[in-house]
Amino acid sequence: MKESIQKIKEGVIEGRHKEIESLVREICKTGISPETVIQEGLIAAMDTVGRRFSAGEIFVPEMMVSAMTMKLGLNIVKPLVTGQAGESRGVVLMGTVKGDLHDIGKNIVVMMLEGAGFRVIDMGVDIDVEKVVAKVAEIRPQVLGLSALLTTTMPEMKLVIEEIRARGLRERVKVMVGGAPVDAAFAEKIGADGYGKDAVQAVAMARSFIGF
Ligand code: B12
Repeated sequence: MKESIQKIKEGVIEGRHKEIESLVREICKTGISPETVIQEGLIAAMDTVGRRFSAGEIFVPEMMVSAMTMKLGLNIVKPLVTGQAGESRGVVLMGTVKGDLHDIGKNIVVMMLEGAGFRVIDMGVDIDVEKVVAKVAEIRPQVLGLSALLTTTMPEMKLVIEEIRARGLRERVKVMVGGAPVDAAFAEKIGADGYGKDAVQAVAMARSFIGF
């Protein structure tokens, strides 16, 4: 098992986009859980990619090929995680904040929430405050999930919460925040209801907000 997970990890790190789909399909047939493939293969690979980028060993083009490879792999495991859509257990509105194009982590959170029975409305990336607030007013989700991967875009989360409050919508929606630079102290400081370090925590938090 370790060897095949390692192959997935290396496939993403090296950006082997032509091979990744068949690699992931093969490993899923061996009975390894899709969650393990995501966590120990695909996500672990992106951690390494991030470290190499920070160290100046790779640059944006390599990071993009790895991200694309990761997405192709995720698409293969997605149906295994989300399963058949049953009755919705609550509505979650998700998006990556303005100025930020990172969506891999958000997409994993969306996938896991769907797998846990939530109806998720995904606004995508680079979502400005006005759009988030309009969607909250229109859809009335129980939970709003915001993702940010850049220290420069984290402050957008605070702006969203302030605007939701200013429009009198704050009592109706729980706000959870996440993304690599975000932490619990930041979440508290900006008045969010919670912070999740990964998709598993995101699901647990959404469940606790809704009460199931
Ligand atoms: C892939 C990647 C890219 C890809 C993104 C592709 C895509 N479609 O997402 C590309 C190449 C486009 C990119 C671009 C840039 N990137 Co980039 N990128 C990364 C990288 C390597 C991985 C991110 C990732 O996908 N991780 C894997 C996922 C699974 O993890 P995650 O996103 O953290 O999500 C998990 C949790 O955080 C949590 N979570 C996430 N969202 C939410 C939301 C909620 C509500 C909850 C509860 C939980 C939760 O659950 C997820 C699943 O477990 C990171 C390094 C890193 N270690 O984070 C740099 C990184 C984020 N990028 C960085 C930078 C600098 C950039 C650029 C500015 C580079 C440039 N010079 O152009 C641009 C900015 C573009 C923009 N405007 O957004 C820096 C940010 C530094 C900083 N302090 O802000 C990082 C940290 C790299 C580094 N070490 O320097 N990047």
